[in-house]
Amino acid sequence: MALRTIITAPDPRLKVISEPVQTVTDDLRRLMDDMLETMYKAPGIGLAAVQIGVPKRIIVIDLAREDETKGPHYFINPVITWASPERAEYEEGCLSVPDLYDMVERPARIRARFLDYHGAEQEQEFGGLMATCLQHEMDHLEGVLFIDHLSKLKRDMMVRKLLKVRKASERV
Ligand code: GNR
Ligand code: NI
Repeated sequence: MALRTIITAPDPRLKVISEPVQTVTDDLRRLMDDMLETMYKAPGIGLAAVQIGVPKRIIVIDLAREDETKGPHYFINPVITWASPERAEYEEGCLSVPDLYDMVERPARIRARFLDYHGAEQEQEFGGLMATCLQHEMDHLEGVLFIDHLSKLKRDMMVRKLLKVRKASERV
């Protein structure tokens, strides 16, 4: 397994629409292993392949805390087949938007169809943080970040902060 570099906003590579996966191969499973290792190290609870510069429709999620047994979930070519009319608000963060957080409202429950680690078709219903996280990751597949759900004023403020931090790190 190998650690990959997570791309941070603003970056045109995060705006790319990811391509569907044709077949789930060993190479693809190696990529998912790398994504999981990169996500655990960050640490984060989810990661889309496009965040490491691979624009394929692949997501890994693990909601387990650091002291809990790992419980990785893999989603390839996910599609939302149902979303609850009822909505839920969570404070979201993103590994591509480091150290910035804000409230985002999304459907509270969703059903999703996807391929798993072995390439088998699955359809499952999710609620709570899992529903929020999967929708956040599926946004990445469309080139959308959580800050795109905020007002232009808040988004512009966050992008300015990200650029300021980037410039400061380039100065050393
Ligand atoms: O680690 C993450 N935490 C998180 C918290 C609330 C809602 C979504 C997330 S996903 C994020 C990791 C990430 O950036 N995935 O794309
Ligand atoms: Ni994210």
